[in-house]
Amino acid sequence: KSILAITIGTTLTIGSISASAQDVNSRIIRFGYGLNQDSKQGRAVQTFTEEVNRLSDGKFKVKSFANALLGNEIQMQNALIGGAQEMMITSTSSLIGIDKKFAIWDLPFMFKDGPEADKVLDGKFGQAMLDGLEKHGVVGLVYWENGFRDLTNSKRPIKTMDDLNSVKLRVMQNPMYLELFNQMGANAIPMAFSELFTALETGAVDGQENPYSTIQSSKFYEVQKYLSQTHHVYSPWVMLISKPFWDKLSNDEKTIIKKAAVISREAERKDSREQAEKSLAFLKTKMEVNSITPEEMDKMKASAKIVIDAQAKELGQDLLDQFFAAI
Ligand code: EAX
Repeated sequence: KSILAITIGTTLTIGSISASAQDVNSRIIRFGYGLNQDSKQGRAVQTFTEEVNRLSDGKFKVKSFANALLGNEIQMQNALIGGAQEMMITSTSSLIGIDKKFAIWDLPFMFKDGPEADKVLDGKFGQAMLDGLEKHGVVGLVYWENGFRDLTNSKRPIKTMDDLNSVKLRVMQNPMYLELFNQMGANAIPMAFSELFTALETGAVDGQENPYSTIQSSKFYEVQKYLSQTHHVYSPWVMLISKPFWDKLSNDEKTIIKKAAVISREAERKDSREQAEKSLAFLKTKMEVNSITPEEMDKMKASAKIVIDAQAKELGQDLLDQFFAAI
């Protein structure tokens, strides 16, 4: 009799422990990102963490993982789809494996400034793009800003398109970038961001392209001598949540996540725009910085035009027309 009581007691205890553990686990958000904690990405993840905590009265707990600790962008995207990780920030460029339409954001020389990009990203067009992700297993919440991309390398100052000749340039894992820089004469090499610092340090690649603040926070100036202000693409980031996780949340919980996401977006963009100036000033003390003459810019834009036309075939002229109409 007593053995039976113990057995039943144990079973009940185990049962209730695992039930409550599951309950708690379902409110833990593992949030992965690629840059370090001291970057604008890290700061905005912190803002999101605090806001979710505040709005949910501590019910949601965000555990954040910087420096691609949970994997590079493509690995994390797949973890979200499979339900092994709840949230992440990714560049839109590496999302093309999930939804090729996301290549639209990489078209070169499209936006004149951040606010113009915001209008398209936060408007109907950008929202429809986010909505399109859901059928692929991830929910797109908001866009953050990485910003206008500029070129760094360790070989020579890039002042003309000819200077790019045979420079081994790391690009994001996206064919548009590969074509764009090969078209301009470089030797483009696709690689995950998490491998980039080492590749620059060891000379596996000569250069890379990213916004000033990302060049600063990732310390690329330690292994790169020249910075050329090409401003060739405006890069957004996108905040994603796992669809299997999202589907388990109540409507109130979804509202909390959405609110915190919007607050983090506003904070991140403000930070990004203030930081761009500061980072450029900082980089000028560490690197040789040059601008590109209007004539050379025109040559780069002519190369870009070839790539844009190729993308029109790939993505459909319809989508491009909608995009252009939204700008
Ligand atoms: O989201 O991979 C890259 O170069 C991106 O611009 C970014 O810094 C990581």
